[in-house]
Amino acid sequence: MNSRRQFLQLGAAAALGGAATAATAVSRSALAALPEPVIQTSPLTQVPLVPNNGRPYNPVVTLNGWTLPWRMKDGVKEFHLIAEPVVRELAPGTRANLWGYNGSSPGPTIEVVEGDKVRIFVTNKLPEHTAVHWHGQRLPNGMDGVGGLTQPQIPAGKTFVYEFTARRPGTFMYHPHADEMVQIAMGMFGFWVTHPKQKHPLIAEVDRDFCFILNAFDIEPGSATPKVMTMLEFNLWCWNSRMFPAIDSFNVRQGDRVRIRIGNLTMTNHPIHLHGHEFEITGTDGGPTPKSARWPEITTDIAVGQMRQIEFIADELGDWAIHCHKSHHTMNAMGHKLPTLIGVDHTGLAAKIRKVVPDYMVMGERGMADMQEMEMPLPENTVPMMTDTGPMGPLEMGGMFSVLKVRKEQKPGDYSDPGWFKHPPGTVARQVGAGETAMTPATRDPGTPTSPAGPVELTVRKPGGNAGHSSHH
Ligand SMILES: [Cu+2]
Repeated sequence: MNSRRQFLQLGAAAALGGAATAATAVSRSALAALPEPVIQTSPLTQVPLVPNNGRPYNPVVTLNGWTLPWRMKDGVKEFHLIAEPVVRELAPGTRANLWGYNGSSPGPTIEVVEGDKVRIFVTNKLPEHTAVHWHGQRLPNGMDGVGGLTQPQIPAGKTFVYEFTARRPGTFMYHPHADEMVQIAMGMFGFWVTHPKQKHPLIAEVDRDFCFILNAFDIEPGSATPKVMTMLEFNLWCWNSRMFPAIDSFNVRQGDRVRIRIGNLTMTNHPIHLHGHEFEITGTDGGPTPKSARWPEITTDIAVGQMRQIEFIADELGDWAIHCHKSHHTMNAMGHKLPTLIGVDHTGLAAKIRKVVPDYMVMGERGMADMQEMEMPLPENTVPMMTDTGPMGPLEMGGMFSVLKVRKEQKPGDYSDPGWFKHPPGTVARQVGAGETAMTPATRDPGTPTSPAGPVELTVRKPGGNAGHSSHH
């Protein structure tokens, strides 16, 4: 009689027996013993998964994502990834037919602790073969997941098992190394964090630990399936397969030490820029950065295939933009090439052109007002190029953009959105009103130094002025 217990034993034996040298197919009897796959289709940021067994650690928060639960079996953490087609809401009103893992693109984050023995079952429910590469891991060569090189491809419908020890702590990811151009362009990837097993001199304990992956799609306005032969001309710029305003904000408490881990699986670099604070790069997928090699930055360029973890103290209250500094990456889909019409009188022109080209709009004249006021008709299932309304009016951003919300009241462990910042009186840039003038009368001509110490002989005026340097003379 085959009891469930026997199945479990068979499964463990099959998995262990086959896993010594390379990722291998799992037999039918072993399949019955696999960990129940956990599926998550919500695109909202899920609460961090606090470990209920194994070594304790401080879990990460996956932006618009989640962490995959595991099963502890004979001292091994067992995960079950399902590679499969998924439907992902990229932004409200825009759904995309993607490929991902366990119901979502990105796949779930995998969190383990340095020294953990890990067993990952990968079931392929795609219409073609796949393989999973564990980007950045030290592992046996046969577990590296390069289809055709280190293992046979995982055929459609089959399950393979990977086994290795998470040898070094850090920031990693996983993605297919099989039909890559298609499978990554379709949204297949996930984050991996290996926490340190003990206090590490180069790994700070932080109050908030966020992670996400930069990714891009080429989806024609009006359609829902990415074009998979695209090499460079992607048009949707995402963080974890979401576009602003659908990317959740980073909600923190004033004074928190914040870590944000970022990986880049697009085909171009992204200079990620944070407002209001300076950060340091404390680690990459190569490991923790030595302290002597850290310096303050407010923008860091993340190249293709790279990972960076930035850290800072969130000490300035407010709603601080965090975004890619390439302007066209903070926009959503553009249906066609638009001419620049700055300085051209186009009164009434846009409406006429729209009769011929329905999604036509004029750029560079009135911000996004043309689009917002005239309710430009968009093809179905198309996210507006950049139309969100912030607390102060139109927020002309899309794509790779989000907000760091620093609040006094945000409780430790609370990741909920506190709403928009309430500015103290007199601290918001404002229009100059009646009784005030646009510029206070010049008290001195910047070209004529008038230091209290007397006139200074200057022939060159440097930016910033040299008044006050009179003591040198
Ligand atoms: Cu970018």
